[in-house]
Amino acid sequence: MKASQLFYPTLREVPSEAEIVSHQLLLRAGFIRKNTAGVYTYLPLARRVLRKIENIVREEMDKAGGQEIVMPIIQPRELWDKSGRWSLYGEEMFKLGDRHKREFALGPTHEELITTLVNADVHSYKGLPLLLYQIQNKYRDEIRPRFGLMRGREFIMKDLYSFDVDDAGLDVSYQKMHKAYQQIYERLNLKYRVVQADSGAIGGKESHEFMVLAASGESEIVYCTLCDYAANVEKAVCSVDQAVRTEEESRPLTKVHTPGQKTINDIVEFLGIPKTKQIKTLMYSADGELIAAILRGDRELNEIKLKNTLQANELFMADEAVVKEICGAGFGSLGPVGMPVRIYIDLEVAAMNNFACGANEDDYHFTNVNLDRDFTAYAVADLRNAVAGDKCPCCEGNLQMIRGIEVGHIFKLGTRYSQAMQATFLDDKGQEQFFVMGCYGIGVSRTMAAAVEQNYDENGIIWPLPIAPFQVIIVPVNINQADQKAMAEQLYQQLTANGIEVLLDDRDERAGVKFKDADLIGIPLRITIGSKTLQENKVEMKKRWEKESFLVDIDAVIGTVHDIIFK
Ligand code: 9G3
Repeated sequence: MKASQLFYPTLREVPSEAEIVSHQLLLRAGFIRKNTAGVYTYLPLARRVLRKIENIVREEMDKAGGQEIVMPIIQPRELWDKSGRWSLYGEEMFKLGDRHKREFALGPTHEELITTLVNADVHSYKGLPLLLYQIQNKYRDEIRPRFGLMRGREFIMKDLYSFDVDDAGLDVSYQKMHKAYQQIYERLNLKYRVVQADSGAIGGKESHEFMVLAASGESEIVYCTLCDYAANVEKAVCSVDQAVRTEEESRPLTKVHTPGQKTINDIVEFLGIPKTKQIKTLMYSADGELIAAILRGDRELNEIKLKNTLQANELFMADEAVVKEICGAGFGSLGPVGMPVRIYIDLEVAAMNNFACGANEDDYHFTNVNLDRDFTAYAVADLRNAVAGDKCPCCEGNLQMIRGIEVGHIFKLGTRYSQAMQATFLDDKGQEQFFVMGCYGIGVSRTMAAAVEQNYDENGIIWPLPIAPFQVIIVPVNINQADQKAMAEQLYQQLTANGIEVLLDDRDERAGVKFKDADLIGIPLRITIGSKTLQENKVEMKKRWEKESFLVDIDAVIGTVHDIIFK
């Protein structure tokens, strides 16, 4: 491709609406343009990257036994009523109607549609296992579309669904996908980590996320430095460090006047009690019932763990006025002693004694509070977020934290959808059984953005070779010099003939402008042709991820490029 012919409108300025690096660079380098909030056009350079990602995904899905199909984007409401998800997802679905006033949604995912499809055409265990996938645009009306391609309202997803006769079959399909996903991220040349994930929301059992590691990542990952335990912080199991268990004698419960002191920090200052000897009381409404969740003073509540513990469908922070009415005090003065609602305490709190908390009376706290003597817990559970330094739940190691971008997610669904959609087959004994399902997603457009988040410098993108829009860029310093132009053309032809994807910057621009653009769009290998080196039969080569360039004999160019690209 000649740069003079390529549509890649680069921008000098950093677009003001772009909050993260991948969004800024993909806009600036002429890969994407916004059409409306969370909806983007992919320009030629982006299309090339996406196609490469898709092809790697496609090859690995096929290798694992997947068969590609294309399902409609338009889905009728009735299917979603059957699964109960039309009302569950509500506003997050893009809805539309036809001339007969029938209702539809633009597909946010395809469990309902594919379950219906397979149920209609697979009647016997002989047709199983079946793994079907597609690569297609998905639509979700996010409240706050943000971060460019990271959280778009229209995005490209690969979604595969597995249908098996039983749980053992599902285990096999799940393992195949797990392995295929690892191969995909290896081949994409991205640093990634597989982590245990929460699957509660879609009613599954086991679930793993594939995280591309990047400092800007939205997801927090904990991992063990000794064993291979890794989990999304939402899911990470917290054990109680036995070292914190207090051996003190119980002291008498004491009520203290604490005028105006509301926060944990206020009490650290006012009473000199460290956060680790205080507890915090958080009030939630769980399916309409007011409950209290209690954590050590320095800990963060994990709402997903609380929701799972309560087995609640709807969980939100309680209204302060309601709390005041029922408990007798506002948020800053609550505590479990005399609390008239169910109390759920974190595991760690169960190991503490003589701690301080609010007295359910504004401007008063209790000190030397003890579980069982002073209050009763309805349940003890793991409710807090893991933090760096926690003990690993699997071994003697300690947990560390890193950030990542969720680019893949695999779930064991079981019969959640086949039961709802009444999707069955006849087993080898002629018995009717529900399909046992799994679903497996890859955010293709998000993977492109994640690749940028992980691979850039102050000058622009640094594409990993397997997904670069072009592998090589040839930059003649001055296209008006006949010898440079001829050599550029010659190398362009030779490299192209060798199956290498080359962009020739044949524009009549200053060398500085061309170097800047080459860096910005992130082509992995640059070949510069200048008159001085040309007299010695050499060109200059530079790897985008290294500082220094090096000279290569004209005759050795093909071989050198080959070695770098196909090493
Ligand atoms: C919806 C809307 C948003 C959604 C969903 C449904 C997330 C929904 C979870 C999944 C699970 C898997 C297939 C590929 C792998 C992931 N957001 N999820 O189901 F209606 Cl509006 O999509 N789907």
